[in-house]
Amino acid sequence: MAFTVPRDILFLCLFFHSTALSMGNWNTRDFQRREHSLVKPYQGAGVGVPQWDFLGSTMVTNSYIRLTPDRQSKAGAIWNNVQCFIQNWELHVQFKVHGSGKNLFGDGFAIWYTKHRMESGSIFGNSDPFTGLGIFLDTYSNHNGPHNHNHPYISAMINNGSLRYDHDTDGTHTQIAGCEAQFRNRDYDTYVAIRYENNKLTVSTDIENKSGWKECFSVENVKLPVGYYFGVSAATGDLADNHDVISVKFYDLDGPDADKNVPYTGLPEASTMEAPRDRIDDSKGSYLLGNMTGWKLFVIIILLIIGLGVCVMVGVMVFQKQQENSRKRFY
Ligand SMILES: *[C@@H]1O[C@H](CO)[C@@H](O)[C@H](O)[C@H]1NC(C)=O
Ligand SMILES: *[C@@H]1O[C@H](CO)[C@@H](O)[C@H](O)[C@H]1NC(C)=O
Ligand SMILES: [Ca+2]
Repeated sequence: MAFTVPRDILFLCLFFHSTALSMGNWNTRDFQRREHSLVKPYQGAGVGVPQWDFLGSTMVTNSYIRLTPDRQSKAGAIWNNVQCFIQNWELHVQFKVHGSGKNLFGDGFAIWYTKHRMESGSIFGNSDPFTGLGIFLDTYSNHNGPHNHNHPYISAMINNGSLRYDHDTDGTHTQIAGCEAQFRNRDYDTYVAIRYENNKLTVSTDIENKSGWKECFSVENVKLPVGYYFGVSAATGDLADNHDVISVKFYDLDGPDADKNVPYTGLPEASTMEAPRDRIDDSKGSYLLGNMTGWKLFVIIILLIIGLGVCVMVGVMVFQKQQENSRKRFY
């Protein structure tokens, strides 16, 4: 006999499923922009890596891009060669900082969104001064005497081209915010996320093998213009480490109304140097980033199970009804 579920119920079930699924999957791929991303396999058909240029000691292998080896006085960088015209974005960098040094290692690496690219210099291998945003993952404390934080340390600096980075204080006088982060010599994958949305800069880490983001800091009133370049650089000095980049993934957070936004084109600006830590709950937006916190996943799974249950029950009821009807017709 022909068994058909009424259309609207079928539709309801389908709708339910696609909604539940999209809550989980409606993230990454649709919003990822290839032109600003760097993922394996790095080498395209040709010789170089499409959209990325290398500087200094940088070396490409099949599974990582090594900005510096674990040797003294090296500096390397990778630079995206496509200007970014997306106002709101998020960048995920998978990295690995490791080396033989137990107590002595350095200096660290930096992630950039800057006006100029492919310039080498003294800030983790990039030029000083710079114009734009620098996120420093500093493994070595240059500070003589007590610091108010330990290393490794992650901090952010916004520069309109006039400020210099002061190594002797590990940049603390020019940072807008920072946090300690033990990301070195980990046996598992380590990630940092930089989110820039509605003039708010948020840096999060996934360095504890927990598959979830933990906020490092969040700062409001940060102005970054469109048209700059992304890059990652690293340097060693008297102390060394391997500084490896495994992937860079760029996500477009501009909504469907992006065309109505007037993109900012002025100089980089931050209203505070050291902003107070902003601890807002993450209800908004982080699901976009594959940052599926435990309870969200739990709710979605429960919803899916309930949805399936309802569909099965309705199906069985309809089936029984039809059986009854056909029996009635026979007798
Ligand atoms: C650049 O930044 C410095 C320090 O934040 C500030 O004093 C200066 O006025 C800024 N220059 C411009 C042109 O905005
Ligand atoms: C990291 O987490 C994975 C999955 O939970 C586990 O299999 C692995 O052993 C962990 N690695 C370390 C070094 O803790
Ligand atoms: Ca340092």
